[in-house]
Formats: sequence, C-alpha cells, structure tokens
Amino acid sequence: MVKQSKPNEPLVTHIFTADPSAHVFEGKLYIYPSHDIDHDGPTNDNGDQYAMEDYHVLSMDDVNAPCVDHGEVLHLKDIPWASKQLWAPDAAYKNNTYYLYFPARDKEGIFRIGVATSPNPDGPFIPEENYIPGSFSIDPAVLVDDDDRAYVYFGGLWGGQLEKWQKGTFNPEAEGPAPNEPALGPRVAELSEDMLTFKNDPQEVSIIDENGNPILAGDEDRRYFEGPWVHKYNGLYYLSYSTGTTHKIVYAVSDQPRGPFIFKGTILTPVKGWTTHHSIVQFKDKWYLFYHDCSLSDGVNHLRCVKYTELKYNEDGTIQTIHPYGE
Ligand code: FUB
Repeated sequence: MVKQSKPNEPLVTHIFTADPSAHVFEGKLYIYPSHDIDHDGPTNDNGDQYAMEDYHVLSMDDVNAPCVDHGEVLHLKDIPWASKQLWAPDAAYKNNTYYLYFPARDKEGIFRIGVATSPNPDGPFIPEENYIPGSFSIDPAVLVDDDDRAYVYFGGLWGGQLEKWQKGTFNPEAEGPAPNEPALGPRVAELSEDMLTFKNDPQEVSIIDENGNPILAGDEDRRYFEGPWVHKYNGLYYLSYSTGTTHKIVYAVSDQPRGPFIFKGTILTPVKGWTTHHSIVQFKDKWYLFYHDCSLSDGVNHLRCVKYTELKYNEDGTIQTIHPYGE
C-alpha cells in the first residue's frame, strides 16, 4: 500500500534515516539523509555507534505525497580516501551538476569532507579521489547564494573533532575552551567555481548575543555544537544548529553569509534521542523544518528516522518555536 507522508511522522520506515538535508530540485522535495545501521560495536561520546556505510536519497512530489527511496547512491567502499562513518551529508546544485557533500573518517581516523557528483538529484554520485583539501570535521551544509557564490558551513564537537583543530592542525589531545571562554563556532569556506575545492582557508563563524558578546562555551543552551544549516529569509542569513548536550535546534541571524550571527532563540525543543539535526527549506509558499528523532526504534540513539513539520515566522522575522510532541 502506498503511504502518504504526514507531518511529524517517519518519512520512511523500511530503513533508519537521520540528519535530513532537504532541498527543492526540479520542482520536488529531495532529502539527503544519513542511513543509520545497527551493529554490535561500542557506543560512546566519540560517536562510534554512528557507523553508517552508505547514502540513500529520498524524494516527495509534495509534502503529503508518498516518500520515495531512490536506493543507495554512494557507498563507503567506492570512496578511495574514506575508512568509515558516513555522517550527515548535504547536496547542492550548480554548473548543471548535483554535488553531494559528506563527512567521513580518512584512513588516519580524522574526519574530512568529501564531495561526489551526479547529473541527477537522485544520483548515483561519483566521489572525487580525495577529500576536499583543507577540510576537516563534520556536518557540511552548503548555501548557494543569490549571486551564485557558494559557501560550505561545517564542524561538530566531540566525535566530530572540531575542538582538535583550534590551532589549524589536528591535535588529538586538544580539548574545547573553558566554560568562561568564547565557544567554538562552525567554520565557513567559500567553494570554488567548480564546487570541488575551498577558495580560501575556512574561517570561524562568530555567534554573539544581542549585546555583541560572544556566546561562551559554558552556555550550553546557546553555544554551537554541530549540525549547521544556513538559509535566507527576507534577505537575511539564518544560521541554525544543534546545541548538543542540551539537545535543541537554535538559530542566529546575520546580514552577511560569514556572520557575525546574532543569537535569536530556539527553533526545535529536544526530540527523543541524544542527537538533533535539521534543515530548513521553502517549498511552494510554505517553510518546512526537516528533523529526526528515535521514535521508530523506540529510543535507540543511533537508529533514527527523519520527519518534517511546518516552520512559521513571526512578523519581525523571528521563528516560532516548534515542540515536536506538543507543548
Ligand atoms: O549522524 C551522525 C552525527 O549525529 C551527525 O553528523 C551529527 O550531526 C549527529 O546528528
């Protein structure tokens, strides 16, 4: 039986999916999720339980239409530089080509960001031989701006190794800043015309409060943890992200793609499960939040399912907080 899609329900139930990056391509909604798998390996703060090995692409003709699984579009064994853990991907369209950006550990166990290409939004995607030079950490999210310049935002703490890169090279012993020091921000790099390399070294994105002070590392309700997403609304750039340990999706706003971003508030209160990860997309005349939780596995942290719900703005451009299970 064909199953219609509904808000706040798993989009697919035959596989576990997470980290949904949603885009409108060719008039349809395409979702690029992680593909969670079960295994007997360890569970820890390093994220070893997230042992994903491939990507599937999902699509919907409309928000209530059945969600189609286009099957496996890229597998770990076909990525020459990667060793394990295909985490949260994103996709972009430019140059008549679809680009899939994805993090994975390289052969030394260091997270890097790779790119794979396809003439079609539903793949299959052919990976580049090597990861993007100068890339590190996880959770790439790409904004192709109205002037056609493209930016990739990325970075995640703990298993995502962002704190290991504070001095520009990988230091496996490095820890995050003290609670009273500025939190680490995500990184942003402009992509080259061919979308395959960074134009410049990645820069840290600054997230500040309404008085211009940096959000501190100890401010776990507001500080950046992982899962950046940048969308534009009324000419402003909205950076949204997970706060990790406090399990919220929050956001900050800027008039520049590289920030600084001023913290505004909470988009999504905690979902069932440790991680929370989202994307925001306009489809037809409405806006949608794509997110995941662990309801399909009844709470197993590494067996998640992607969902969507409508997202609404207030007149002043702020976003109304979403309570996924009601207030
Ligand atoms: O899916 C693996 C990791 O969990 C992602 O990269 C993070 O954003 C978190 O959702």
